[in-house]
Amino acid sequence: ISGGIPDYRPTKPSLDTHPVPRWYKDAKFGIFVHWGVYSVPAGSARQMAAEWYLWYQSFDTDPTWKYHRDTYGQDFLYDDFIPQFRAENYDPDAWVRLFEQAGAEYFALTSKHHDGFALWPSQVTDRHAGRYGPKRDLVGELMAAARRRGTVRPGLYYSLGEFFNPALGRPMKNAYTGAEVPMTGYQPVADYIGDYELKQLYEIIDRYDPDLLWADGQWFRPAGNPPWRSEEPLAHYYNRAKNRSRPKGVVVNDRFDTHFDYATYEQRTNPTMDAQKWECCITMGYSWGYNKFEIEEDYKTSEFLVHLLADVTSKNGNLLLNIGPKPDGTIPDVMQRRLRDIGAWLKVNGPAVYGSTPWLRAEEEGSPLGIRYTVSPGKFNIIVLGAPRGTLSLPADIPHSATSRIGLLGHNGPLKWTRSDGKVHISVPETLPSEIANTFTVDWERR
Ligand code: FUL
Repeated sequence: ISGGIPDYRPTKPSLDTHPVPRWYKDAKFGIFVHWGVYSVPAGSARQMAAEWYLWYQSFDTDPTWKYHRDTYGQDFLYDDFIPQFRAENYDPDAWVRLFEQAGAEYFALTSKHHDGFALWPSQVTDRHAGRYGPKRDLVGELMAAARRRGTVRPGLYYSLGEFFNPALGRPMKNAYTGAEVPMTGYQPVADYIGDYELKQLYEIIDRYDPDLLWADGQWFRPAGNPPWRSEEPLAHYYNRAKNRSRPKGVVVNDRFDTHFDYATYEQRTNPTMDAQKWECCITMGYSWGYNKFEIEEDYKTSEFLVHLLADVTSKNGNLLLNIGPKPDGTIPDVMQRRLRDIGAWLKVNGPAVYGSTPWLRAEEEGSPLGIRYTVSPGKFNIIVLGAPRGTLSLPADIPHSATSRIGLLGHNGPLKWTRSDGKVHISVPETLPSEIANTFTVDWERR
């Protein structure tokens, strides 16, 4: 018990009383990191989710099956990629600095993806990066770097289920001969959920104290479909955060198969403003894990991503934008450039994004350029998705009074404006702060 608030109990109704922390509502922008053994083969074709390599390779109906045989030979197993996952150029401080430059407020790193290879030295299995591959605590180093700098909140992704694991009832097999093959680091357990999955979750919570937990892979259930029992680690997670000497807000997504703080929109966005907090997670290219076959044209432009961030923000969402580092720990240039572009835009337009709340309407129809609205302390924000020229006309129901001062972020001094024909007409300066998106502000305090 802290501050008179009783502990959370491991039941959905009790967990459902957990409030979404303020920092998460305010953050708007986070970085997703998919990194693991799958970063070594790095895909089999352009339009392919590289982190699913092991799965695709297992079915002779999938092109990856043939690709793997032709490229590596039929006796080369997925786990034979592990020694090439070395993280030799991994610089966690540089990662965090890059996230800062992007203007991100949090990140989520894949502590373990569906291939079951943990990036921290787990006690419950030897299948981890402390023992094999990099022989380092990749998770711990990034969490420590984030805490040292204190600028970006650290979060962890964790896949509840796995593609293959004898304890799940799906042993690893050679995709071409069908022979059962050893799973690197596997130590037999009786109960996948109780003896392995839950224990790993407790480990990452207690060892790394993440500010965010992003569950996934809940559909890879053990035989017999037992419940995941996520209520137990979630109550523990919430109580731990609440009962610290300095309590902090933590947050979880909706793939624990029980209570959640926010809804996940994967590779799509929520078209409507929603009172329920939500998060759009999206790849820059097609793949989450590094895919070496992707070319620049496969990547969303910085302009698209800035517009998406404005759109998501106007509708009460957050954007979790993915990067896929290479096996040596370097972050491909094509991704770094986009992150820095977004950061440059946020440096000027951040006041309309961070800490903002939606207005009554998220967007304006019928304007030549897209328009998104947000509200921040003392300001009504009009984010124009592009570079308007001449006069910007908006419906006169937008918040303003006859004496309102209207400005433009990144531009000095007030703008001229008039009201006529049921519209507010704003004179747009000749030189605009951005070609991508511009934020006009009306001095206004929400009552
Ligand atoms: C999905 C996973 O299967 C993908 O590999 C990726 O991790 C994405 C964020 O969630 O459901």
